[in-house]
Parts: sequence; structure tokens; C-alpha cells
Amino acid sequence: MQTIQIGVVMGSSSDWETMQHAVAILEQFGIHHEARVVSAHRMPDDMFAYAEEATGRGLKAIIAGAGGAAHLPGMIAAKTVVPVLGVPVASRHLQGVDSLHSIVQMPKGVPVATFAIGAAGAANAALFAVALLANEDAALRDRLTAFRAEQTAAARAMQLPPVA
Ligand code: RP5
Repeated sequence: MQTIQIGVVMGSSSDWETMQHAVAILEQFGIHHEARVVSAHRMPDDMFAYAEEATGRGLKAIIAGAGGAAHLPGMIAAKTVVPVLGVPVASRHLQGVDSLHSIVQMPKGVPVATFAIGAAGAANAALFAVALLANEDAALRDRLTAFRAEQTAAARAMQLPPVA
């Protein structure tokens, strides 16, 4: 069985619409990963166990997405030295600004790398995790470089419509 390299956790199945964008990137790059719901306030013991076992299981990074009072990334980071990448999920009432502030405003000493609200943040957190793994994997670095080159080519090929 392959060792899981990247863990993707989220506070609710309702976060999946956002967090699936992280998983899609990990799948695209062939990264061994797992995705599961680990709710900070509804499953605190599970959350601590997940964080405490992360190093022993060989996880290289944990992508944690949550909405509202988004304490999941910070609390996981408090219980492991495995890098935690936080994704603020858009909330119903405050559109994810609450999630962003909850995740980005970590007090000094326990960092959470914080990404943009929503799908872009989820995808970029996964791309960042790929970049971390690519430091030790030349073939993966080549695939990441090719991914960037494809984006460059697509942007160069962009055409603007005539003035309306
Ligand atoms: C957080 O509360 C989750 O991360 C989710 O974004 C939000 C709402 O959860 P549900 O009520 O949809 O389960 O824990």
C-alpha cells in the first residue's frame, strides 16, 4: 500500500464543493492523498488524533478547509509540526471573510499557511503542496514546470473581443 503524502481534511461535507478543487489537483499530479471530514467542534478528539498521527503516518502536508469560525487548520497545526495549509471556505453570511480571518490570524509561534477564500485557495493549496513535494522529486518538479508552461501558453493565446 502506498504511503499517503498529503491529507485533505474539512469541517463538513458541505465544504467538499470547495475542497474538491484541491483533490482534483492532487489527482492530476498523481499525489497519494486522502480526503475526509474532521470537524473541529463536532469531532475534536478525532481532530487531535488525526494531527497526532500525521508524522508517524508519513504525511508531508495537511490541507485543511473550514468555514465560519474556522479553527480546524489552527488546531491541527497546534498538534503537529507537519505543515498545515489552510483554506477558508465561503460562509453563508460573511462570504468567507470570517473563515479567512480565523485561519490567517494565527498568533506567533504556530503557523498556518493561508490561501484565498474558496476554490482558487483550495486549488492553490494543493499546488503549493505539490511544490513542497517537488523539492525532493525531480519528476514531479518537471510535471509542475510543464503545468506552469501550459498556463503561460494559454494566456499568450488569449484573444480579446472587438470593442462592443
Ligand atoms: C464548519 O462549519 C464547516 O467547515 C463548514 O464550512 C461550516 C458549516 O458546516 P455545516 O453546517 O454545513 O455542516 O464547521
